Amino acid sequence: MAQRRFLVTAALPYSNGRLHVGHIAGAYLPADTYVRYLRASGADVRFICGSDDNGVAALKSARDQNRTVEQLTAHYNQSQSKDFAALDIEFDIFGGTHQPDYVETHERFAQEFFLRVYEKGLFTKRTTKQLYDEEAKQFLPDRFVQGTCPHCASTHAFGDQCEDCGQPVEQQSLLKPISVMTGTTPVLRETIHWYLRLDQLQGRLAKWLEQKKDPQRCGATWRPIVLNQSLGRIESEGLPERAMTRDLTWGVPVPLDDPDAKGKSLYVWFDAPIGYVSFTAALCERQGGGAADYDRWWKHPDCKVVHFIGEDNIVFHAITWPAVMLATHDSDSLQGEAGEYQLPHNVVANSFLNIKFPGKDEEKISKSRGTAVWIEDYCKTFDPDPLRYYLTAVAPESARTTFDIDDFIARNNGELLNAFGNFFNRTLTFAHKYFEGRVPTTGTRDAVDDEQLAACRTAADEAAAHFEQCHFKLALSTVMGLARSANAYFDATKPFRTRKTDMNACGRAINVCLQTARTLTTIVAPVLPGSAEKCAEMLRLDDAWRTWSSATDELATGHELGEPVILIKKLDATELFSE
Ligand code: B3M
Ligand code: ZN
Repeated sequence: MAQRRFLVTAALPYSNGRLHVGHIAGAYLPADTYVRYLRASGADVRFICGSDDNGVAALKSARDQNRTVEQLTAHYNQSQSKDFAALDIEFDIFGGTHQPDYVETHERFAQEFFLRVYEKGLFTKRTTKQLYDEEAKQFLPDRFVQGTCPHCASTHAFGDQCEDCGQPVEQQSLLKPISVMTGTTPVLRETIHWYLRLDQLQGRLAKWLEQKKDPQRCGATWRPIVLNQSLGRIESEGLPERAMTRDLTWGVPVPLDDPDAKGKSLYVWFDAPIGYVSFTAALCERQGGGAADYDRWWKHPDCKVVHFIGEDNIVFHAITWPAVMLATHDSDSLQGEAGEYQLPHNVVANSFLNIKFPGKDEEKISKSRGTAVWIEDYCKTFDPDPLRYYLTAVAPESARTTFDIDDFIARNNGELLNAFGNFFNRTLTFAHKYFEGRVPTTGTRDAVDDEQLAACRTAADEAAAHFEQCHFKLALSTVMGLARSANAYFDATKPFRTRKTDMNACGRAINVCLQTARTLTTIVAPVLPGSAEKCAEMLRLDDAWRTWSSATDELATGHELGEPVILIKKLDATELFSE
């Protein structure tokens, strides 16, 4: 069978701030877990990310912090890249849409996309009215204007979206608009922009999304929230044209030979997803394939593109971005013919994470209110795996969930340490103490032994099926189920007793425990890669343990084991989260 190929992306974080646990739970950890699983299953994968440097978000923060936007985005690009590495989130490339090493390639791709859509006649040039700050002498795109939400009356609404209800907002509909630049009330002025004809594309988009309702037909399990916010929206409201240019000089210049395009940039949500493509090209170049090799990943129907994102990015990944790709096609194939950009195989979105500090009420994560756990702070004290474990166990896969500090500590010390860490520890310690650090002989296995080994095979198969469908919570609970059954087996076969009465029975039990530990090592690795490495060392496995198909290979009798080490440490909340 031909090797499966996947291009996996994680949302490009805005390079205007640090990362917190909500970001990690939303897109990056599930994407990394998926990539690790896919690689173990034998697939050829490229994992792409980088910072989203353009647009108003970075400009606004740079202004607030008295830095140039170049300094600001370079700073956060690096700090985010460090945070990811500290959590064992390993991209093949972490670019940046305006970072010196990437900006040239990125602009070229973004401009090519724009021109292609332009030539296809899918932009309308329009004169509109936009809010203008007379004091700052500039238009106020997107987040440069704040006001009261026309949907929910919150005062945390901006010219693109409301922070509280999450609904998109047209800036003219904001109540009591205020310029973020000067605090003055803006006025309406005429300007010219290029609008993407989503109305022309919505028929094909709807047909494409319709297929995604049926996993049999499209080969992927799309989450209901993604379909609701994309197909549901097209069906209920239809798609209005959307401006893809802005009155800004920070960003990708509009590549038109038209005096009206002067001083304008592409809308950040037009160029950001193209970052996935331009970083892939940069990676191909780095790996010696040449930039043109990127079409092997983007324009071949046998490569599956999977986007991991947070809930607030759904519209842009399941409507706008596919629409832009469709707009570049010559064929009317829904997915794209060979040689055309392939629409995503899946768009995997998570909801948000709330936070609960000890003794306080659950609340939303907020940078301004300081209610967040920053990755930088977490990593100063703790290993990545306890966080990876917890964020997978409580992943907001279908609804908002909570990072509860007490629960985090309790689950680490209870579930992870008790079920998983202790099982390895007691098994390895026993083998060293009574079997000279080697795998004991099995003799003839009993029904309980066979059952335990069957449980290993079932767990490996079930976890694989869950990972395939991006059901990470279920995958982890399958793995933990095997760890718990292993402890139950240890308790039931009582090797600590049989070692005095029946050394054969004792060896048989420890053998089966070691085989179970062998399976656990492989199947826990996508979620807990650091711990899996330690397990592999303790069991002295050769590199084959990294492949999923090896998960139930048996360790030979007499195989020499490594020394037991502490897998999971007991944690204390006061080390980090006391205020
Ligand atoms: N930077 C939004 C965000 O971080 C945006 C994602 C871009 S993905 C192409 O939520
Ligand atoms: Zn609102």
